[in-house]
Amino acid sequence: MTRFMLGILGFAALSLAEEASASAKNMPAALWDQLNVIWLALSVVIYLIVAVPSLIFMIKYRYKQGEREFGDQEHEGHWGLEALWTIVPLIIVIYLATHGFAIFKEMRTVPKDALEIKVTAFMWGWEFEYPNGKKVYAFFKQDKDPIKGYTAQEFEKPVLPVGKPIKVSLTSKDVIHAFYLRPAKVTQDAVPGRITYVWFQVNEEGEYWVFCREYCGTWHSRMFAKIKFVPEAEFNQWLGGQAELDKSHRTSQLEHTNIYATKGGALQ
Ligand SMILES: [Cu+2]
Repeated sequence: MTRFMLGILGFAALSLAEEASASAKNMPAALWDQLNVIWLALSVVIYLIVAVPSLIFMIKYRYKQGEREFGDQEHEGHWGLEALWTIVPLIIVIYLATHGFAIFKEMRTVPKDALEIKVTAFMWGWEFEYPNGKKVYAFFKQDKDPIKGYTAQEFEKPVLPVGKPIKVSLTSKDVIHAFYLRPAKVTQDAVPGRITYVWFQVNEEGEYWVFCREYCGTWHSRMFAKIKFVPEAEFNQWLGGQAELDKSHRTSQLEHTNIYATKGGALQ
């Protein structure tokens, strides 16, 4: 029995460690993972403390004919035990609440050296605007095959530096959308008429999807962008360079929005 329980615990710990290492360095993913490991470990331990004795007592004190049929014992309370099972859970709950709050604060406090970009969500795509005014539009164009899926072209990919905190100031042109970046484990609503924010840091180079995580209409399922995370020097070079295709792409985005407007939202 004990070996079995230890096996389950070991397995849980291993899979947790694996999950945590995948995003260990990214922020705020690392904070979420930390919370997840602590809460899960505590839940498993508490569950075992309750479930194992219950099972043992169920078997040990089950009804047997002629044995303790009318109850043969009077139990006095045990002050030490009462105090123990009141104080220990109290400490655990206080710890979880304060630790959770500290992590929440860290997630909502943007580091001072963060690079700030503006992201405007629209039906159905994303506009990324950099401090120097450079813009990147990422959206699913009609000429793209919806069955084969979406392949982002280079000029449609917003570029960001790795290993640097990024602050995204978010808003929306039409309805409520939500910005979700998988490796950083962040989601934030984009609300029309309001500016919300989210910060994150991705430490591994690569291309990562941004999805809309708030159902927003017909093409919600195709509302994504592909962010390219590159070393800072490469990012600066990209930011300074003029992307020839930006303009044509922007026209295309306006057409896209107009088509949507003239068809009264019935884009198929
Ligand atoms: Cu959306």
